[in-house]
Amino acid sequence: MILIKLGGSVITDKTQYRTFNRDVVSRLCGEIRDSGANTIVVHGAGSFGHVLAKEYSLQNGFADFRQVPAVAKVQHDVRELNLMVVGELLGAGMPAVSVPPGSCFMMDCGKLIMDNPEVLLSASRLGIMPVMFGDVVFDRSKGFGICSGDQIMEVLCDLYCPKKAIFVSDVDGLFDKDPKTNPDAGLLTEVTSERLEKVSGVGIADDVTGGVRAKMESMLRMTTPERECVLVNGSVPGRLCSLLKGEKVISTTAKGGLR
Ligand code: IP8
Repeated sequence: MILIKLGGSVITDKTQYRTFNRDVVSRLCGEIRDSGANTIVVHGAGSFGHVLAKEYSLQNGFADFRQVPAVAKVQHDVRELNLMVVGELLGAGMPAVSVPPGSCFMMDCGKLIMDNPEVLLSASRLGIMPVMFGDVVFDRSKGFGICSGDQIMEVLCDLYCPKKAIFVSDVDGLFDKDPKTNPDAGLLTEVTSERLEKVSGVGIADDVTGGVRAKMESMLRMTTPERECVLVNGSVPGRLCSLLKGEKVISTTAKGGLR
């Protein structure tokens, strides 16, 4: 089985509140189907989650009651996004169901805790794809917290032991410098903990869940001697499909665990 996270940067326009990239998602769902791979899809929140979460500092947990309507609104918005993603998977012929993270998880001090794996396992045993997403989840110590799609990927790696985990983004992979400001930046085809330490320009957090460095660290944590984690550009047609078929594509592969 292969675990795929469709990042918020590909499935939404992150600069425009609540803007769904339907054409891209529809194409990516077609690529997943055409690859013939056994997959489970998780997705990020993009502009359906990060805009309000940032405005109301939801990532730090409960601070005052002015945040409460924003908690409810973000939960509402990311569910709408999730139903659109599930709709595209169904349209591509894959039986997919929406599973809000709060139905299986709690948080404690920002750490995701698997409360009830039965929902997920019951769906996947029947060949139904449970589709989870970045969301606001209740936290035992902080009231609530942001549960990112990357955290969900880590928990699902423990539950399903996939042979590969793929992160679909809108960039070709990790660069040795920030490619937006350095035209000579080079793509790293492989990343280890040691290599990540030396990379500059990846510490910029453009959203409430930490940006590229947090993503790479999360990817490294998911690797095992048997499992690679790959960051691939989903904006380029065909790349995800080729990767799922085991072909070599432009991407960054995380290896060797996080030290
Ligand atoms: O887009 C964040 O999930 P991500 C979830 O996977 C919210 O980082 C609600 C901002």
